[in-house]
Amino acid sequence: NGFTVWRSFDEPGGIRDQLYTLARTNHNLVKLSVLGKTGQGREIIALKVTQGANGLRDGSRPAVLYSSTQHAREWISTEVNRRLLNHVVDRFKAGDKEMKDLLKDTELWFVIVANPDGYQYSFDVERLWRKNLRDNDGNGQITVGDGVDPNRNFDEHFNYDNEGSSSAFASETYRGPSAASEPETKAMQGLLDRIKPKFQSNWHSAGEWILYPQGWQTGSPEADNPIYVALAGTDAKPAIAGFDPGISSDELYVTNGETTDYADSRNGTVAFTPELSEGCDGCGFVFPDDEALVEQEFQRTLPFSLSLAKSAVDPANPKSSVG
Ligand code: 0X9
Ligand code: ZN
Repeated sequence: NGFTVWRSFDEPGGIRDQLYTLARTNHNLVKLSVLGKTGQGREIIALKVTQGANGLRDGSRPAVLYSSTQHAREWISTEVNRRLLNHVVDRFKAGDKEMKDLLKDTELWFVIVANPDGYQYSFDVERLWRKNLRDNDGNGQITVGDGVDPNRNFDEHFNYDNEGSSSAFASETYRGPSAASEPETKAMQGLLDRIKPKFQSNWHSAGEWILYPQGWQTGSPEADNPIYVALAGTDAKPAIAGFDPGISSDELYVTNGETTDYADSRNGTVAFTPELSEGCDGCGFVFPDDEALVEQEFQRTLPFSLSLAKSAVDPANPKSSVG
């Protein structure tokens, strides 16, 4: 496809193929489920990684969900999460003791491309596409005014106070006609409700934050939840080097209908939105196609990612990666 690092969803050897191959070649460690289909018929795929994956009921062990690519153009989120998945599987297969113990007691879930239509469109048509591909005006083609923001469509304070999302089709934060109207939202909500993860990391970009609920309300009660602070760290000692941890509505801006608000409020999931780096000054959503930079971004998130996995069996006593 002309890129060193980036792979689309549909292309041969692309993300969809990779997920199927990983599940097929790691039977009973990696189980693939199709959570739903998008407007254009693409599969929304989740992988469960745990010892004996195929024989066990989903959610029978404490679960952690790593999700990415709700926003089509945030390719670094896809890649960091994909590398985390491969890291976990490779270390297990290499006989790493810590990983074997972890995957005996814990289920690690991965939704690498939460918005596959939008992601594919960002390769094929418009690099800076953000939303899904709902045909808002129903004219049979995708144009600039189409798409719903998947991170404004969740059934939690949906459209609250008309602040933090938009009713306008063309807005980048168009919330959709109703809560969970979108197949991408139904898929993610369904998974969250089914496995009730102890933790979620919903990777986005770009801006070097570790955000947490509530997004709809500034100064929200979660400020005092010591588990969030223990795992995200503080400005002086963040869990991801160079990132600012904090409540999403204070740190960045107010949203409603957001994924992590849903996860936290519905199921008590301790749910983070890490906003990954731009990769260079002014790169914005276009992280450089540079293997070394991408690997560096992955490596610096790894201790935080693993701290969530290690904390799942006893969330009240989080195994922080921060000293
Ligand atoms: O707006 C979003 O959905 C996220 N930022 S992005 O640039 N990746 O689109 C941030 C959501 C975090 N929540 C709040 N800021 N309330
Ligand atoms: Zn985003």
